[in-house]
Amino acid sequence: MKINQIRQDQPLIICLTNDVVKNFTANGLLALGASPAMATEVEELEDFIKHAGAVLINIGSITKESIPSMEKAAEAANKWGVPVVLDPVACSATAFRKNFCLKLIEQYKISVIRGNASEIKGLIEETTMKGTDSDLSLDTVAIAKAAGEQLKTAIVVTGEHDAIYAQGKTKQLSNGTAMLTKVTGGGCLLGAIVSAFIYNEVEPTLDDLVEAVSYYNIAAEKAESLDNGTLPGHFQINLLDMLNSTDENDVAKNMRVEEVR
Ligand code: ATP
Ligand code: TZP
Ligand code: MG
Ligand code: MG
Repeated sequence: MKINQIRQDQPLIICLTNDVVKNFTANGLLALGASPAMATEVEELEDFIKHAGAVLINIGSITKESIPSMEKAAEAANKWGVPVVLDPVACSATAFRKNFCLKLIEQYKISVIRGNASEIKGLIEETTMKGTDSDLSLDTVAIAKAAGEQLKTAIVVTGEHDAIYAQGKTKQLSNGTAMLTKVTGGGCLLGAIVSAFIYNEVEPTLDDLVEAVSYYNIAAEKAESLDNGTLPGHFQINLLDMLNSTDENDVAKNMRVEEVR
């Protein structure tokens, strides 16, 4: 399984991510076995990215000033054959965010877009959202398929059930816990974990994306079942511990995945 390769190769994951989740994201990637670096300076991004396994662009704290870094990161990643994962945080909440995401997707090769249902829906049709929260009534499978076909990239839509579109197929996943919505960065860290699972793969496989989301959600289920795991503070720490100790047997035994049409 890919998790063993990650632990052996310790791929460098360059994260341009939001101010809220930087520390949690770095610790989550380290716990998994990858090597995180949070970099934003335009002058040095290419030097970092040419040795990277993947680049994460999470727009959670986007400003006019941070846009050149995100564009430079995408440009350098495309030049060096490094996959880019985009997390379009709250892109359906403001025109500024949506316009930036659509421009990035049009101008650069993005390997995976990971977001909640309201975020991914907003990239392909008119919709609104309040803050970073998703509309829980949306059909994640239909949104993943439509977005994948329209934007020509792999898509990971998360929620109570997750839907993944890649290589022309869609799968629905049913692991996870609502505790991930009680801590900030539950989705943002998944974007980083997905980046690690697709290192060196500009065209990621459906299998690797399914393993990434399953691994993360199964680690979260274990975190919830540990002491005080239904309290957000303990859950957050437990999740880091379980990202470190979940293995391929846990994934094989517990993953809940079905192909959908
Ligand atoms: P938001 O910004 O609304 O918090 P997000 O970007 O954080 O969204 P989520 O959709 O919350 O992303 O997904 C983060 C992780 O939590 C995913 O792994 C997803 O499978 C899991 N998850 C979210 N809600 C549930 C739920 N009700 N039950 C089980 N797992 C969930
Ligand atoms: N505000 C801007 S980004 C961010 C907040 C609270 C973190 C959102 O994290 P997630 O993983 O989407 O819940
Ligand atoms: Mg969440
Ligand atoms: Mg999010």
